Amino acid sequence: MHIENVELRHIKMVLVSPFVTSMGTEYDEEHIIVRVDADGVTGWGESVAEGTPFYSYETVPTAWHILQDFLIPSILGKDIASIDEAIAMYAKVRGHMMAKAGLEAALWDAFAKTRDISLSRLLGGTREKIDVGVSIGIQSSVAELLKKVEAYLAEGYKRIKIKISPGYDLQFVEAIRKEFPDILLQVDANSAYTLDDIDIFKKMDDYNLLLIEQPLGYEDIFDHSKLQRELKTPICLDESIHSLDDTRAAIELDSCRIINIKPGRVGGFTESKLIHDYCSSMNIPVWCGGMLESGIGRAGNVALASLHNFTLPGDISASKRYYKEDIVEPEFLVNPDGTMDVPKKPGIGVEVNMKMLEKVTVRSISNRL
Ligand code: OSB
Ligand code: MG
Repeated sequence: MHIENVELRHIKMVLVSPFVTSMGTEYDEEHIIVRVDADGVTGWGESVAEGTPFYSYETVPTAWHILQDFLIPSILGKDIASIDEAIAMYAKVRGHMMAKAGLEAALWDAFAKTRDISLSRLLGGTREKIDVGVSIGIQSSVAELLKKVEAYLAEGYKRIKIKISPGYDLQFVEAIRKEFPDILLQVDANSAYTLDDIDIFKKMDDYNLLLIEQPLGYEDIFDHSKLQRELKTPICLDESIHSLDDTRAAIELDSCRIINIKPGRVGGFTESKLIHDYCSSMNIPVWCGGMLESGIGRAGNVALASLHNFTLPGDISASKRYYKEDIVEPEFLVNPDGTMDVPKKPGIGVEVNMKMLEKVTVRSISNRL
C-alpha cells in the first residue's frame, strides 16, 4: 500500500449532556481525525487524546505534534505491505499511544478497504453483533441517577456503569441495587481513591458488582494487587494498562481479574489484539472501553469488540447517547436487545459525512505528496 496523503483534523463536538467524573466535567470532546489516502482508498482513524491532560498525559496538541513531526514523516510516501511494517517504521517513538493509535486505525481501515473486507474480519472478529453497555457520569442526586439508569435500561443497554468519586459512591450503588437487583452493574473511579479507602471497597463487595474499574493510582499496578487480595469483586484496570507487558504484570500480580481494552490507550488495534489473545489464554475476560468517540472511533471499537474474548458488554453506546449528530452514516444504534450490529461493509463499514466533519473541524493539515 502506497501512502499518498495523511491528513489531520482537530475536531470538537458538543456532548448532549455534560459528562461528570472524578477527573472533572466535560462539555465537549476534542479529538483528532486521521485520514490516510493510499492505493485509491481512504482510511479513517480517530486519536482519542482529549483537550485536557486529566485522563491521560496526552492532549490534542501533543498528539498533533507527535503525528505531524514524527509518525507521519516516517510512513509518508512509503510502500507498506502490512500494519506491522508501518508500526516498525515509528517504533522508536516512545509512549504517545493515542497519537499512534489514531494513525494505526486509519491504516487498518485503508488495508481492509484495499482487500474489500470489513475491519472486523481483518482483525479476526467472530461476532456479527456485540453486547453493549453505557457509562453514566456522576449525577447531582440519587433520584437523577435512577432516572437515567431506568431510561438506558429501557433502551436495551445490557449493563450499567456509573462513575464514582469520594462522597459520591456507596449511596449511588445501594440505590441502584435496591431498584434494580439483577442488572449487570459496575463502577469506575478513574483513580480517585487510595488504599486508605479500602473499607469503601469492602462495602461494595456486598452489592454483586460485575467489577470495580481503576480504583487506585493511574499508573499503579502494585497497590491494586493489595486491594484485589481483600475483595471478592474483580478489579478491572483501565488507566494503568498501556501494553501487553503492563497486562502481564497486572495479571501475574493478581492486580485485576478483568481488563478494559481501549485501543487508544494501548497504541492501537495491534497491541489490543495481543492483549486480547493473552487475556484469553489466561481466562481473563476483556471488554472494550470508550473515550466518547465520534462514529469513526466507535466503528473501530465495534470491530475490535467482535473478537471472541470480548465477553463483557463494552462502553460502546449509540451515537445519540453522545452527540446530537454523528459524523458517520449510518449513525450507531442500539438494538432493543442491547446489542449493536457490527458493520459488514469494507473497512470501518460506515461513511464519513464530510459536511458534518467540516462543521466540527477546528483546524486541519494535509500532507499530500
Ligand atoms: O474511564 O472509561 C473511562 C470517557 C472518557 C475518559 C475515560 C473514560 C470515559 C468513559 C466513557 O467512561 C465511555 C464511553 O465512551 O462511553
Ligand atoms: Mg475507565
